[in-house]
Amino acid sequence: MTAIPYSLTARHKGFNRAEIVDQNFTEFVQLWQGDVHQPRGDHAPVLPGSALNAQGFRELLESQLISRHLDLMARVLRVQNKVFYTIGSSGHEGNAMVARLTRHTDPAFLHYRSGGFMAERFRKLPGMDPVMDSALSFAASMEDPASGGRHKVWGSKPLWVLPQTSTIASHLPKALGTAVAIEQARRIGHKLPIPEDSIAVCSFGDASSNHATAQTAFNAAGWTAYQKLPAPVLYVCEDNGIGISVKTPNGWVANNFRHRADLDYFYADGLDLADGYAQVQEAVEHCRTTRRPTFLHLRTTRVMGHAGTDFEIEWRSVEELFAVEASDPLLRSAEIALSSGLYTKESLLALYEVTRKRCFEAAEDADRRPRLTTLEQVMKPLAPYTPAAVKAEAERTDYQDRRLAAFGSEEKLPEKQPPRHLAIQIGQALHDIMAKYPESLLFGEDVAMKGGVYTVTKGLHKTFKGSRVFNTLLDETIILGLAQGYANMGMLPLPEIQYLAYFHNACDQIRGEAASLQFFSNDQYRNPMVMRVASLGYQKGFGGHFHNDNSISALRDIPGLVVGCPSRGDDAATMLRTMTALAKVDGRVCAYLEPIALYMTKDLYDAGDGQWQFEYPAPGQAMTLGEGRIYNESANDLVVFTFGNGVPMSLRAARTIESELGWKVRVVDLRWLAPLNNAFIAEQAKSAKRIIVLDEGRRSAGVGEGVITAIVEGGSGATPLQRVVGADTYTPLAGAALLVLPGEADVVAAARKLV
Ligand SMILES: Cc1ncc(C[n+]2csc(CCOP(=O)(O)OP(=O)(O)O)c2C)c(N)n1
Ligand SMILES: [Mg+2]
Repeated sequence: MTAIPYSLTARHKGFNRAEIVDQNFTEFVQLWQGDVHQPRGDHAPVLPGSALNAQGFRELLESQLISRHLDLMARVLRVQNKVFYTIGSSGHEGNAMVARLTRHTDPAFLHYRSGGFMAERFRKLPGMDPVMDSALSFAASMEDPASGGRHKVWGSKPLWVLPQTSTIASHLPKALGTAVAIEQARRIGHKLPIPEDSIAVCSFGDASSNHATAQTAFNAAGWTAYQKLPAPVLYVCEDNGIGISVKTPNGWVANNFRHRADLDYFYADGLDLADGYAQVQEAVEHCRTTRRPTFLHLRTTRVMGHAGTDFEIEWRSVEELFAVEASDPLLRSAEIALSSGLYTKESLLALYEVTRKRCFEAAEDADRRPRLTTLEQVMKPLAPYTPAAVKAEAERTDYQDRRLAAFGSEEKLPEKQPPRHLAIQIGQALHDIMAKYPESLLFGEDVAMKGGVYTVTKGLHKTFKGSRVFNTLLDETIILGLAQGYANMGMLPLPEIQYLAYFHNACDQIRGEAASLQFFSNDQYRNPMVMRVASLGYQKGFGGHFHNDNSISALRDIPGLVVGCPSRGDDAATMLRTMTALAKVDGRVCAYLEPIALYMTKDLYDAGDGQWQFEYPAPGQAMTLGEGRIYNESANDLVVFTFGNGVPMSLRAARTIESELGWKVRVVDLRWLAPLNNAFIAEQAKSAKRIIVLDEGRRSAGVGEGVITAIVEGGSGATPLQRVVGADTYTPLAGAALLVLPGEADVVAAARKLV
C-alpha cells in the first residue's frame, strides 16, 4: 500500500470516533498535496500500473462512500430510535472489489461488514437502489427487501445474497455446500438456478477464522479438493486484526492459511483499490477457473469500533486508535481520486456530502415506513404450511416408470411383498422417494455401500449411484452444511445423522441456520430438507448413552422445525412422503427420527407373532402433518399418550392392565412431536377417564411436558394422570439402562396408581 501523506488536524481524544473519522476524511482531502496525473479516459488504469480502470475506480469509490455514510447515518439515527443496528463496515469498504469481480449470480454468504460489497453488487442489476434497500433494513422496516424487518442483514433475492445470522462462522459450511452443489448438479442432471460456472462467495472476519465451524469448513473444502473433486468456494477472510477487543496475533491469518494443502491462499490489500484490485481478481479467477477452494486473505481495518456501543477510547490507547484511523481505506481512496486527476478536492467533497445526504434522506424515509406490529406479521414466514398442496404432493404417483426401474420389476414393488419391519420399510420408502425426486440426494456417514450402521440405506447406492447416495467425511456440521447448500441450489437433501447424540454436535446448523433462513429472509430463501436421525433408546446390549440418546428437547423448541417419529414401517413410509412434500411445497426443514430399537422388531406380544410387521403402503397414501394413530379407539378407561418405543410397549402393557384391572386401554401414538398437535391431544384426553403419558425421554423438558400441557390447557386437567418418563440422567451401558428408561412394568404400575 502506498503511504498516505498523513497530516490530520482532526486527531484528538474525542469520545465519538465516528465524528472524528468523518472529519478526518474532509480534512484529509482539504490538506492533500501531491502530484496529479492527467486522466486518460474511462478504460485507462486509474493510476499507472493499476489493473483497475478509471470507471471501475469511480464506481468502487461511490460504493465505498455509500457504505461509509450508511455507517455514519446509523450512529446518528440510532440514538433517535430510527435505526436499530450499528455494527458497521467502516474500514472494510475494500470488499466492494470482491463484489465487482464476482457476478450477481454467484451466491454470497456475507460477513456483517459487507456494506461496500453490497453497494457494489447492487450495480449488477439495473434499477436497484443500495441506499434505500439498506436503509430499510437498518430501520427494521417491514419493507426491508432482505428480511421484512426481522433483522438487519445483508440479503437480496435477485442479487443472490442469502441473509446470514449473527452467529459468526456458521455460514461457512453451507457456502461449501453450495459450491459442491453447483458442481454436483451436472452429475445428477439437475438444472441449476444460476450459471454452471458460478462460485460461492463467503466472507468472515479474522477472529472468526478460528471458530470450529470455520475450521471444519476449511477442512472439508480441503478434503474435497484433495480428492480432485471440485469445490468452487471463495472464502474471503477480512482481516482487520481484531475481534471485538481481542487482537489476532500479528501474522496469524497468513501463517495459518498460507500453506494449507488444497485451500489455495491469495492475499489482497483491501485498503488500497489501486493495488488490491489485481490481487482480488487473481483469487476470483483462480476459484472460477480451477473450481478449487480458494482463501482470499483481504487486508482491512476497523474504524469506529466494533459497533456503536463500543467506545474504544475506554479500552485502547489513543495512539493505537490514531494509527488505525490513519489506515482508513477511504483516505487512500481519496488519495487515488485526487492523484489520478479524476476528482478535484471540491468534486470529491461534493460527492462525499451528496452521498451523506442520500443516506440520511433514505433513512428518514425508511423510518416513516411501517414496522412489524403484530405477532402474526412477525411469524408469517416462519413455518409456512399449505395443507392441500402438501397432501397432493405427498400423494403424487406420477413417477411409476422411475419407480419400476428402482425396484426392478412389478413383482418386486414393496406393496406386493409380505408385511415387513421398520428398517426394511424405511429403506423401501427411501427408494420410493429417491425415484420420485431425481433431485434428491442421500448422504451421511457410512450410508453408501455399507447401507448405514443398521443397513437401513442398503441398496440405495447401487440403485441411485454414487452421485446421489454417498458417504461424507465424519463431521455432522458439514453434513448439515452440505444439506443447506444442496437446498440452496434447488435439490432435495436427505442428510443422515448417524445417532441422535451426534446431532447435538451440529445442532446450530439446524437451530441457528437451516430453520431460521425462511424467517430471516422473509420466506424468500428456503431450506427444504429431511434430516434422518437414528434415535432413541432400548437397543438391547449395545451402546450406552450415546447410541441410545432419547432427548429430543434440543429439537422440540427450534422454531418452525417439523419433528416426526414413526414407530412402525407403514407409518415410516407415509410420514416420509409427507415430510418430503413439506420440504418441496413449503420449504420446510424436517427431522425424521427413526427408533433404532424398533428397526428389527417383528413381534409385538410373543416371539414369532410377527405383529409388528406391516404392509407397505403403496404410493398415493400419506399421513397428514400432526395426525396421530389411535389403537383401540373406543376404549376410554385409560388413554396412553406416547410415541416411538412407547407404542409397542404400551400396547403390551395394555394387555396386562386389561386382564388385571379390567380396563379397556386406548393407545395414542403421537407420531408428530413438533409441532405437537395440541387440539388432537386435547380431544383424545377429553374422553379419557384416566391418562398415562409415556415418554421415554427425560423427565425435564421431554415431550411428555408438552403433552401434559396440551391436556391441561385443553380442559382435562382434572382427569387422573400419571407420567411415565425417563430419569434425568445419562443412559448407562447394558442392563442398567433399564433403570433409567421406562419399561412395560412401569406403565402397569402407573395404571395401578390410577385405580
Ligand atoms: C459463535 C459466536 N460467538 C460469539 C459471537 C459474538 N461476536 C460477534 S462478532 C465477534 C468478533 C468477530 O471478530 P472477527 O471475526 O474478526 O470479525 P470483525 O468483527 O473483526 O470484522 C464476536 C466474538 C458471535 N456472534 N458468534
Ligand atoms: Mg476482525
